[in-house]
Amino acid sequence: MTDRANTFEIRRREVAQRLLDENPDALVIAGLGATVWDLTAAGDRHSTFPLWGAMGGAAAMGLGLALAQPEKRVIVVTGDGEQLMGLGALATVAVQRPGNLAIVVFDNESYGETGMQATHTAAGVDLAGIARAAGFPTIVSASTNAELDDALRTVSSGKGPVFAWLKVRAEASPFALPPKDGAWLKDRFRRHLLGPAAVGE
Ligand SMILES: Cc1ncc(C[n+]2csc(CCOP(=O)(O)OP(=O)(O)O)c2C)c(N)n1
Ligand SMILES: [Mg+2]
Repeated sequence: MTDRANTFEIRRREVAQRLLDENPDALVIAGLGATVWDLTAAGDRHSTFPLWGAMGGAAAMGLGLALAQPEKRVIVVTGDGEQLMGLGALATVAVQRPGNLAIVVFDNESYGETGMQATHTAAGVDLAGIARAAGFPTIVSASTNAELDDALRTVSSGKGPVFAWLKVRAEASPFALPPKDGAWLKDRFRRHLLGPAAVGE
């Protein structure tokens, strides 16, 4: 972790809470580790699918869901490390251009979950620039609370695909773990979305 990331104003738990409160009908994919705990602390909803440990897969999973459910807003909430591992997916998202997808990166410039090692964003890698170069039509960044309202409004209703790059304070928050069984979580999500027949009930 860098000293500066310690001082970022935006608090990730508050953003997670706002994302769920302001988008009650959205389908949410939570990236691995801390973003999963953030969204669980904000309310373990059946419409959230937490990835737990599948690093690099969050944007791609959000893309598939957004294409399959074009009437729903799909919001991916993930970390900088997770997104850095899945950069190729940003190009595919931009090419597929799902209007209902928003990707929100909580960038604490660290691999928080594994001990706060600095990621490449600490060295200046510009995730919004990468999204822009890939062809995302809508990109927002926030590093202060004053910039957050606009960014979150765009996540909720901006023309997708939206890429939102939020610099969040590098801090450890109390654990809030969702259920651990991946197959059970998958069925819970499918039941919520498609009804009991989708899971053989
Ligand atoms: C393929 C793979 N490599 C490594 C890990 C271990 N791992 C779990 S969380 C994490 C750090 C994630 O960092 P980031 O996405 O920035 O989330 P943060 O905890 O900082 O919010 C790592 C490396 C993993 N789950 N999968
Ligand atoms: Mg991180």
